[in-house]
Amino acid sequence: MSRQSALQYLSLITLSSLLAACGGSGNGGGSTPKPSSAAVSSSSVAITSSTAISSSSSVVISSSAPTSSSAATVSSSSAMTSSVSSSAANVTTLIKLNQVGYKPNSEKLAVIPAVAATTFTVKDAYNTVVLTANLSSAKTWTPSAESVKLADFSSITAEGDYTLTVDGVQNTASFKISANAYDALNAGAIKAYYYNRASIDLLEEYAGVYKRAAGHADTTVYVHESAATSLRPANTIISAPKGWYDAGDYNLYIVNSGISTYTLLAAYEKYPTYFQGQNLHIPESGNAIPDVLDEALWNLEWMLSMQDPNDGGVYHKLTSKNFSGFVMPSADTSARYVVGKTTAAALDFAAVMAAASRIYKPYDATLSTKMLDAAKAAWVWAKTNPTVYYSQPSDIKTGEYGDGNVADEFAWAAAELYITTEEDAYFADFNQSVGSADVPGWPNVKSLGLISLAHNIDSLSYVVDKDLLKSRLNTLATNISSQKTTSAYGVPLTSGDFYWGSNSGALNKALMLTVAYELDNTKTNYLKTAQSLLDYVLGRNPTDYSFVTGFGVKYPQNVHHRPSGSDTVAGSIPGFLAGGANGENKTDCTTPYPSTLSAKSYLDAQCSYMTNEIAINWNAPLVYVSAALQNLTE
Ligand SMILES: [Ca+2]
Ligand SMILES: [Ca+2]
Ligand SMILES: [Ca+2]
Repeated sequence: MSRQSALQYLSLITLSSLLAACGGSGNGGGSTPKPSSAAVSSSSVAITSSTAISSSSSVVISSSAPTSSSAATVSSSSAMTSSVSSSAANVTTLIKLNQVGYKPNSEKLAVIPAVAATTFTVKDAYNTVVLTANLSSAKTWTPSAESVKLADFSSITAEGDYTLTVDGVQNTASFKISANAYDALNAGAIKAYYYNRASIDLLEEYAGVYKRAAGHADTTVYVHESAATSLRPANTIISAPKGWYDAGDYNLYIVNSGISTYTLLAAYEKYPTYFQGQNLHIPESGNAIPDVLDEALWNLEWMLSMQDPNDGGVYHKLTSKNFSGFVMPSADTSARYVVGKTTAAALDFAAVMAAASRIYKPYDATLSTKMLDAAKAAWVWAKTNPTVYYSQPSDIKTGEYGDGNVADEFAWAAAELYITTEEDAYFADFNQSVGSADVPGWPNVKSLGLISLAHNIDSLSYVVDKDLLKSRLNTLATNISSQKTTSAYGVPLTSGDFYWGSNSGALNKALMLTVAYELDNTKTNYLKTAQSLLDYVLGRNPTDYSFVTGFGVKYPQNVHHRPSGSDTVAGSIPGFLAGGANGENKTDCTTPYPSTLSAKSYLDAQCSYMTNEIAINWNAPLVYVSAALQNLTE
């Protein structure tokens, strides 16, 4: 569930009902309301209500148990940073770099604490010095209040394992250069969706130690009174199996499924050859369909079942009435409901189904037609019902994904329908006055239409102003890239970027940069900036963590994710992106956060849904960006 929905949820109910709803464990969910354009007003409202409800939520979360392991993590982190030389108290001694690896010709930067040394040294696996070069001058990065220098070792292009050292810094940083630097990361990030599948046994053959029984068959789902019609009155039973669990909880939400599924499809549409050669070791591996499309289809089939065939409307979510405790999927046997129909759900559904229709067409023409018919029916419903916003029924306590501005959803759906049908009439509904490109998030999807138009630019009709499309993307990419130039960490992130789900915000910036670069590959600064954002998520950040479970040297062990917390395997299920550092006031854990500085305010503890949850919409740009950088950099 999302930040906004969590806050609305918290503000609506009493402490006692919340405790009952959560079974004493933390809950929350992930998503990325963007502090930009349409999302600004709702986002700031949410922050205000966050302050207002902080006391009650702090009481709730203090009853959450699993903080011991996180305390251990924090203390070991302190131990690492205590190996200080003579640097100032607020300067850590660790070298920060991408812990997963670099392509041979990528830009390669490390962040060094501002010690007196003016040079750094890189040695290869045979302990031979391959580079000694100057560090940059020291600069302070405001989000972490650190004074740091940058080491640029881009000139090293030979594949291999290396170490980087600086006099006065006691640790030695290791890094790898490899032509397939992001292949395993990309496959792992997609495989995470398999681990989050509802309604299927995860067999050892595919899931290894993460095998588990199926949960949530969802063949008996009740129509909630909020979604009742004359043809499907309250408590009508429908079947809506499959889909991905949204985040750390076991509920499924059409709005967040929209951007998540789309982002995987967009990655495939841009880099089909790459994905056609990928084997994810899922049950559908070896069939005729690329595995990423098989994985996306698991969720698309669920989405199709969320459309009311009588009117084309789409249910907003499939959910239990309350969040479950931290139990395995098969242990949550609560009744399931489809709740509400909304304009946002219909339009996100229409957009994704229209995109899917063209992408699956070469593999299954019948499915493609079914998807396009479904998209058109949802579009007609939304045009007839243009202002139906989500309103949480009093007996439903799960995430809301409410969105009171659907101009961007109309624009996105219109763009996808136009591209797939090649009918110019749809493009008239792509509101040119939507204006500048921005960084997408679940409530702000207009730029998803721009991405698809960019991906299909060679086949667009005269109605599309291609120069305007390019200039919108260029303006956004130039603005983001300029922030890298002035950043001490060399990343386009400022204090305002450290909100709930900050890591996905960083990766959605990188996604937009690669889209702009694809339209103009002379803009190498776009590619370098995207690389720096991926580096940030993979370790070039003040927390010392690579934020993807199972990838890097130090990664989250205690994500807020019910299967990871309830299984018998130590640590987290691999391939998931943790939400990341969050400068907002957090009251979810009794264990203190290591810092109140926004870029350092991260806790690897299960209680920390505000920094350590996982979510399908957060993993999606990791899939896209890792594929893009694997393909765009030699
Ligand atoms: Ca396959
Ligand atoms: Ca919206
Ligand atoms: Ca575990």
